[in-house]
Amino acid sequence: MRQMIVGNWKMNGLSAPSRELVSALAQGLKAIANPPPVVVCPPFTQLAALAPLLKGTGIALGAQDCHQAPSGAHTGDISAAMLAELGVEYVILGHSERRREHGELDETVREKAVAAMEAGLTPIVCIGESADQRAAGEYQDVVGWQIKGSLPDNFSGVVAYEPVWAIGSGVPASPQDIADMMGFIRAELTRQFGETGKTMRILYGGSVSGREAPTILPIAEVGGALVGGASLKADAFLPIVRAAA
Ligand code: G2H
Repeated sequence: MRQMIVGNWKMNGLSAPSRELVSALAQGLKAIANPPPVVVCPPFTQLAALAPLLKGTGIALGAQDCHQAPSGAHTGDISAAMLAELGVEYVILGHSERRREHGELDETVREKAVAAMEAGLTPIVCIGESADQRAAGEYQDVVGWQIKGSLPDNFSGVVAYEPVWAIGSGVPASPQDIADMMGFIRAELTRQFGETGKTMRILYGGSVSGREAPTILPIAEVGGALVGGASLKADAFLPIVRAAA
């Protein structure tokens, strides 16, 4: 399976710099022989404008959240069908920042994943333990429960392991920690989903940069990277894409 590189822009991106970034990425990708699958997940407000710019570039469009209901009285929310209508193909769900700042629980994330799949989107469901949970030695329990709670029985999508303590810190988890958790997550996915769980893509996320990507991407079971800070500049993101080519 080719490695996949996903850029999570988080709450960054006014119109002009977003267009410039996408066009620099498209240019940069042309120069990479046999580039891997690349997804960019800008804020909701940029999706409609960026969708036509991405056509034919090999870069797919993703969003950073969706509501679990198809429509209705949910002020400020966006449904999966609204995203699909814009040409969005992927949606990040259950990111630790949403779990923390919006109180999203595993059950909500699971419902969102169902809604996303029903709308034809590929969910990228984030899991990962906090620094306290790691220090207390509970990290496998936590991640195991997140897998059981956040992924619906018919899950068809991508899992992103993002240890919360590595996010935005500038220092990714060590290759050994990543390898250990990837092995654990693969075993849990296989237990929960059987054959499908053996091939489900698992991304690593948490301070991935062009410097560490060549070390992280070849780790067993790593199916690509979910990149935050380094996805905001073409000259930081493209080296990660190149490391996956
Ligand atoms: C983890 C990651 C992207 P960063 O949140 O989802 O962000 O690479 O900035 O740690």
